[in-house]
Amino acid sequence: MTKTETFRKEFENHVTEGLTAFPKFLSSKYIYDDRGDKLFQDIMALPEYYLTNAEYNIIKTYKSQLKELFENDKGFDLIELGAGDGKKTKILLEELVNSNVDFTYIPIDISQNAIDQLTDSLTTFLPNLNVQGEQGTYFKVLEKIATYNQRPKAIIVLGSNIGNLQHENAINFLNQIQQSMSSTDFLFMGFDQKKDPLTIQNAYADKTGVTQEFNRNLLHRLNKEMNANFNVNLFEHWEAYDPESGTAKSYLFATEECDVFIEKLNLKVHFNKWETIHTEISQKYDDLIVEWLAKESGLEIGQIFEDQEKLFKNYLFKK
Ligand code: AVJ
Repeated sequence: MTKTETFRKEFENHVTEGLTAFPKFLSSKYIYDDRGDKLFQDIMALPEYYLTNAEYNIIKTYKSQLKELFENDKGFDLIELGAGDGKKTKILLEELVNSNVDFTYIPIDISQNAIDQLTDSLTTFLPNLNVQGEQGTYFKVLEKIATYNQRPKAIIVLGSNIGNLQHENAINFLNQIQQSMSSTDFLFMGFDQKKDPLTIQNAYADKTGVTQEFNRNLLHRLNKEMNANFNVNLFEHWEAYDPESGTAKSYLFATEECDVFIEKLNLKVHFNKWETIHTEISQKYDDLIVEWLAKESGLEIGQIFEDQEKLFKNYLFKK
């Protein structure tokens, strides 16, 4: 089976499982086709979505300290998991290139399109940068990283992407990264922090409805790719942040009773009025939780970086 066929099969099995379950669910990882990528770019530009600016602020403030940490006589590989558009990474890359640090930037993303666009824009922005993009899923990519043993590496994961994983899966993910690291390697990762619950609630329920469109993109994809007949407008976005667990949960709920047929899966799905599909979690953290995640996955926290408004933190881990 080709990569695309494997992905397709997984996606189809997931939809069958999620829409026949009670309560219904679909995974946020399937939001990201080209349209989903664009909608996420729009989210990052929302005034309510403080995460991007906060992490940008951290990288800007600490770029020269990070350069000194990562710089190495043998040179190093800067490996970014889930690179996206690289807006924040560019600040660090610029600092490294301008200081003539010997390194290769290896952005990794599931979307080949994202890799190509990022590589193009970097070639213009920093002609002296060594870029070697790789397309792939986290799992495959981590296997591959384990074979990059020639040079020390700094692995970076920005945007609090880990927040889409429940703790058990986050530990699994961190543990896989840990296993691909040697004792001189670094992991630099963003974790959105617990804060005023209303700030978090608003970040995931913007007034202009961009997040609603982003969430609904799951249904658009089922219509487009599996010949489903969702009336997408009957489904509205709901966000619930629980300040006790630190989990923000996204849902779509049906505003009318309706039946949907997904031709590709030969599957009929019934929705009662107000019935939900749980689509995403965005976990929020504090130092205690991150210390626990680190310990469970064989990592140690070396340093903690925080933005001026105290909204977000990046942790530097060592093995
Ligand atoms: C890309 C997973 C970091 O959870 O904050 C933004 C995705 N979902 N608004 C997040 C998202 C709704 C985002 N991450």
